[in-house]
Amino acid sequence: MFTVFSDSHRLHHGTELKDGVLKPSFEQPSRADTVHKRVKQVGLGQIIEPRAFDRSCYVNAHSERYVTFLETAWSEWCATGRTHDALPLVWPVRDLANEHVPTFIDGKLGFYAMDAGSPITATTWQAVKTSADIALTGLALIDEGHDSAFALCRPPGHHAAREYMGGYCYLNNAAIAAQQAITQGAKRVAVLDVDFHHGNGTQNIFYGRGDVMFVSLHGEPAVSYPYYSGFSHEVGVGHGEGCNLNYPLPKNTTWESYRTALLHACKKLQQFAPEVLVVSLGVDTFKDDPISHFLLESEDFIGIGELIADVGCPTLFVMEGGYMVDEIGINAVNVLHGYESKRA
Ligand code: OKP
Ligand code: ZN
Repeated sequence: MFTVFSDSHRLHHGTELKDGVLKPSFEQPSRADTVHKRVKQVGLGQIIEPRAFDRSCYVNAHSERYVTFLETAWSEWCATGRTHDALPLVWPVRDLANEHVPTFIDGKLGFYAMDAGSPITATTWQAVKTSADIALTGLALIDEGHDSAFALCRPPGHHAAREYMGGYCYLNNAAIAAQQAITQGAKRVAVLDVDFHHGNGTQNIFYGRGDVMFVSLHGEPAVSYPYYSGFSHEVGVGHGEGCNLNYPLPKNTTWESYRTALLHACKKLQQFAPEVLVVSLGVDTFKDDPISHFLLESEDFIGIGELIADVGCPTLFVMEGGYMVDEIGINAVNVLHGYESKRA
């Protein structure tokens, strides 16, 4: 399997407010570097640089004004004399005005963000754009006839919705790739999200769409970020009704029950018969993950890959979360090996 990777991810590193204290983000550069090292170590396959894509490829999944915000936020923030990471501190909740975009950067930050987990630095946009290009390059490989590809994206993307960032995510890499497949003529595409956290952004982007199925397994919203989405009654609307499938799972979920849910999810995907499957590959379901609470072992990730292979269609793996840096490479590559063992 080819891997798409770029050093540019290191241009993004920031802080997050955790337990009331501003700390370096859990979403740090060593994550992608560790996965990259593992891919090389086991000889997964060729590693290539991303190609450059047109801005319109991002605007298909996001709104024009949101992409413009991401491109310009840092310079607007700097123009006010500030030098540290740009982070929102106020949000337009419920009764507050939601129709008009504020003109001042502090208002814009809250308008285009779901939380304070996605800092913007001087070089964030460059890393974010490259991360989306990595996913698009992975999709291009599949178009060119590869059965699968690994888009080693960082920063991750699945919390980023049509018009907001959050949860370390800015552009939704998986959604951008799925949309690109549709734009290029695919009739049906599916996104399977196995990250510990609900892929609220991907759900948001495709909620009204019958041509893109979204299936997610995640920690139940009662006790897991992002708390406001991921319920099983969220099934899609309009043309998309029945095309959104959530599997919220309780704290301390182990492989046995995770496997049962994934098996069910993969059967649904198989029935949908997508031309391309995009997997939002988070490995924060691992037992030692510092911000999640499932109990999967490293070998269980091989099983995830094997079950995904049974869906039976070309598959683009897009890296999402995973914060136990020591094992992130082993766990991510285990999924890819599991997949390949069943498809070769
Ligand atoms: C990203 B991914 C607010 C952030 C709270 C966010 C977790 C995001 C996980 N400071 N934590 O799904 O792995
Ligand atoms: Zn996650």
